[in-house]
Amino acid sequence: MPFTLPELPFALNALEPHIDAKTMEIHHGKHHAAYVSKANDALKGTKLESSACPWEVCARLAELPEDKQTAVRNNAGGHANHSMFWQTLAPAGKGGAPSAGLAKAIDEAFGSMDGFKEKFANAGATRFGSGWAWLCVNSDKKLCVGSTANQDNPAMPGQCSSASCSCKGATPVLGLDVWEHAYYLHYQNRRPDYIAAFFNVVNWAKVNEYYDRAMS
Ligand code: MN3
Repeated sequence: MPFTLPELPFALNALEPHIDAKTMEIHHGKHHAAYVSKANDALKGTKLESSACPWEVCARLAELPEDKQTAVRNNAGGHANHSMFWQTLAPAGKGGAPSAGLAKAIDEAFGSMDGFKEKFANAGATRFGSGWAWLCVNSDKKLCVGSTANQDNPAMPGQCSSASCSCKGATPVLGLDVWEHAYYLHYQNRRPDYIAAFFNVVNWAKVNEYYDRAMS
């Protein structure tokens, strides 16, 4: 079995009051765990069954038998996205700040940090149904914001739906889960409030790492 459920890098209640412990318990222990086991089931017997990297599996979906592709896309996608998501969260006040390089790139792409937050929040709020909002480094090594449906991610070629630039082949450096399972217990229908609260628990130290890797 290629994939295992990673441990959370913080306690279940560490993100309160912005993300509550019960949501974290179910989100990680039930939803993410289900993506892992279903991805393992779907990959069984395929050429990618020994790949330990869900991002690689997502990028190579087309190499799988057609009848496996949807299940792998949804579940390896879910595993990739959630594994990254947990890493980019930290208790309020503990996540540091964007590096000088990332801060400069944010200013260049969005005018300011507030401009970035507004665009990212809008991408998450306007994603109809379930999906993710993303901050990515595109193929021109510029930052872009977009969103994807379901458990798709920008590493699946052409899946980032940024209106203002092409995120095709983009590398995500920050993602936000806007599925109802990510917020409904605490925020009910108030997705924009959840998105606003998310900015309090971003682990910028980790986003800086992802940004540096994407730029290198
Ligand atoms: Mn989720």
